[in-house]
Amino acid sequence: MKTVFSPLHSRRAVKTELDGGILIAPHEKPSRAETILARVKAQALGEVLEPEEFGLDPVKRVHSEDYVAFLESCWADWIAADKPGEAIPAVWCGRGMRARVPKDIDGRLGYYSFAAETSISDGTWEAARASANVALTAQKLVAGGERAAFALCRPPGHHAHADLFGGYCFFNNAAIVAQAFRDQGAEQVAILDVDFHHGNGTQAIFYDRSDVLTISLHGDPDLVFPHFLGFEDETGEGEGEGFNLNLVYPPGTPYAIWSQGLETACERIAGFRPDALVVALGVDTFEDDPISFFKLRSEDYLSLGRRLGALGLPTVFTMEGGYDVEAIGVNAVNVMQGFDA
Ligand code: SP5
Ligand code: ZN
Repeated sequence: MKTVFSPLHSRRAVKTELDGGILIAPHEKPSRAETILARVKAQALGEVLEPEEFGLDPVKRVHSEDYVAFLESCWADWIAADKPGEAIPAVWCGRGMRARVPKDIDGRLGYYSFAAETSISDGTWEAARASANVALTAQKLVAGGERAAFALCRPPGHHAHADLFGGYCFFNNAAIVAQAFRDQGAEQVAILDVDFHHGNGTQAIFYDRSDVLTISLHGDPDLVFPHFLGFEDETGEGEGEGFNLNLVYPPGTPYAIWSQGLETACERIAGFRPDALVVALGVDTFEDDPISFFKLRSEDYLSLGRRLGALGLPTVFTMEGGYDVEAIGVNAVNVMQGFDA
């Protein structure tokens, strides 16, 4: 399988993550992508390509014009306002308040976000753009006849809504890929999100559509991020009713249980008969992940890959979460090797 990777991911190198009332060193850090790339090469998974430039049009098929403009100017606006630290939202449109776009950068940071752990600094825009180009290059490979491709995206994407950043995500790479398949003539696309966290952005983007089936397996949002979406009674709305599926699991869930949800998801996908599959691949389901509570082991990622490969669909993998950097390369590449086997 070919891998798409951009060295520009390293421009996303914030120093802060708000956690537990203090600013810690971020979990979502450059070594994550470098460790996965090293494993791709060590295992000779396949060719590694740099992304092509697709411009902002395919990004704006999923994200609003004003949100994209906000991200582009956010850091410059923050600096112009003479702020001493990194850009962190600290005020939101709470219930009963007015959802209008403020002029001030503090107001706009709140308007365009849903969480405060995701700081913005110099280079975030460039890295997020490169990450979308990585995803779109993988999509082009698969649309051009490759059975599958690995988009080694960083920053990740699945938490980003049409006009909200958060959860370390800015552009929803999986959604951008699915929409690109549709725009190129695919009738139906499925997105399967196996990251530990609910793919809230992906769900929201396609919630009222029946052409893109969205499925996410994740930790119970009553207990973990993103807290305000991802429950099992969210099944889609309007045209999209019946085309969103959430499978929620409690702390301590091992592969033997989690894989039952994977089976349910795969059967639903097979019945949907999509023209292409996008896998939002997080490996923060790993037993030693520092911010998660599932108990998958490294060998389980081979099984996951084999099950996905058995669907027999043209498949794009977009890299999402996974924060045990020591194991992230083995775990992510195990999925690809299981798929290819
Ligand atoms: C892409 C992805 O996996 N995003 C995850 C975003 C999670 N953000 C909230 C993190 C809260 C971490 N709390 C850590 C407590 C550790 N004891
Ligand atoms: Zn995650």
